[in-house]
Amino acid sequence: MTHTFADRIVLQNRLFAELSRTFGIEVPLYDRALLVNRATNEAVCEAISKLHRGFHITADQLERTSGERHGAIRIGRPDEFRWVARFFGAFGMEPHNFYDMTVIGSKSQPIIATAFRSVLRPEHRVFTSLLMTDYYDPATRARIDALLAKRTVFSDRAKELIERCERQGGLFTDDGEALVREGVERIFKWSGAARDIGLYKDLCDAGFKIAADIACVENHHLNHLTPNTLLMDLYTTSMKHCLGELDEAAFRLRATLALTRLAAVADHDWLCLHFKHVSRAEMDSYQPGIITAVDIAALVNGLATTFRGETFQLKKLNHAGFNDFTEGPPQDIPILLRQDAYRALTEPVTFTQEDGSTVAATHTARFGEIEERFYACTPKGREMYDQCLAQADAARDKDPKLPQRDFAAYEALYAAPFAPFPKTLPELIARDLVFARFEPTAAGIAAAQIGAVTSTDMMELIRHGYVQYEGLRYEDFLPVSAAGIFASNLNQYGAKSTAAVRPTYTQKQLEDIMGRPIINAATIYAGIDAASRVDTHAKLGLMERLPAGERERMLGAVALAERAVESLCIPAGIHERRGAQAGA
Ligand code: OOG
Ligand code: NI
Repeated sequence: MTHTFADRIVLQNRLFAELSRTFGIEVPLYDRALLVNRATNEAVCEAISKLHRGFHITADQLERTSGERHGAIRIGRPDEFRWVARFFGAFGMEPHNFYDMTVIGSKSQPIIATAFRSVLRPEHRVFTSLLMTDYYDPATRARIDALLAKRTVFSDRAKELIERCERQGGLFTDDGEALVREGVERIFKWSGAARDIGLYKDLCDAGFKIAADIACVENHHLNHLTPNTLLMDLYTTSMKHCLGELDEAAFRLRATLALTRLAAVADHDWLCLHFKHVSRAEMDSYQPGIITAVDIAALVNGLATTFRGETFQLKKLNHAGFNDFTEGPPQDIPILLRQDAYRALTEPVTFTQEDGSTVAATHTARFGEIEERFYACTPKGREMYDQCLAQADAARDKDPKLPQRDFAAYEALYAAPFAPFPKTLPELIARDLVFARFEPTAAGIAAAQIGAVTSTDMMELIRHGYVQYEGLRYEDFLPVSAAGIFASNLNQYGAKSTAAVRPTYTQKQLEDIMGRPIINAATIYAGIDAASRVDTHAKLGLMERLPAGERERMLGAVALAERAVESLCIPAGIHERRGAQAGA
């Protein structure tokens, strides 16, 4: 018998593969949406193989690329939240960022949240919310708390496995599998079981739908499990077509537009961003090619034909339509993330009442999100994004029906406030709007050896071919997008507090509930960026030439990130290169 514990990332992949498989059995629309995603991703890969000759992706690699998932769960009690945090710890997932959903204006929800993911190798993530019952008036609060107090979601077995993992410093494969099963078959399972229909109705009528979902429905059911798309606009157009919202002619127009736009931006940087499991050497081996209008027409034709098949008649399944617009930046600005979704389904649930009697009813919660991830913003980039977004949101709110009436006009309206944003990675880096990872090239090292490298300016070093770079991918969430998702999912635009004094919440509060610190994701991005700059400058013999202020700033950023990672006992440091992820 060997005494090595199962790799936490391997266990994590097992957990999410199983969650996805089960979700697919329970929700046929989810399963079919995955097939739509695969069809569109395959079309994208074909387009890419024309643009980059030599590019080839196996079915397995594509499955892995789009096999990434993020889930969302909503928890009722602090002690449950603590168990959830400990559960994810066993899968190498740590809390990242504090999302206070009570302070986002009219979209506010009685929720504070964090997202669990691994620090340096994020494959999957779970946005995890906690219902703050003190947001409500004392009578409502007492009823919710009383019902919540009666449930047990974590079995003794699950708790025992988690404790064992913490005690031993890991789990052997059998125990890891057992914990996966606890997660899939119990903790996050959609049981269709609910309690107290009276409270459920009262909460819904009072506009507290989120509390009804959390308190009355058993288990911490996954309310969505989001795959990754390679081209958001192609996917959403395809889904709308398969759901019967866009006819084939409209589908063809929009699909052609999406692929034409892709052809204009899918350079080497785009490849690195979208295929994190492909190594740099492989990327560098591709030769430039072209894709013609005829090629694009053939791809669109192929998709249109595929979607005529019976499998893709999504309109025949239980569904509530697709969202009108995508959350996040406009399609031509590669920052943060873009998300969209089919709307929450109305599904049967059975309420068990206090006296043991049962009542058949329905509940609308589970929806079908999709996302595409881009570059992580620096604080400066994020501030700029938030400002542009506020303007774009305001413009959209003035004419909410525009997306349905005239999609092209809507796209232009929404994109206008973002006009000042650069659209390519080198420009985004040059203006200090996104984080990146830098590395000296062989030419750079050779030049440094003969003393030919003198400038310390990163952009100039890049221009000379002495340094290569890669943008860091954004691995977290956006509160405003999340609020939009809550709103469209609950069919309710925010909820006002009914407490006498509206409570305020802090990160510390959630950390105390979990008994572990929340990692500030920006610290890690900044640390990776700074560590690679230090490393690059050192290898090019430039450290001494750097202005002292800049050197200190970078070393400070590295130290901060190292401190954040240190306490977690994770194997890899922030100095790790892309290669470690590629093919791993
Ligand atoms: C969570 C919504 C947040 C996202 O992608 O921003 C989220 C929820 O509906 O519980 O998942
Ligand atoms: Ni989500």
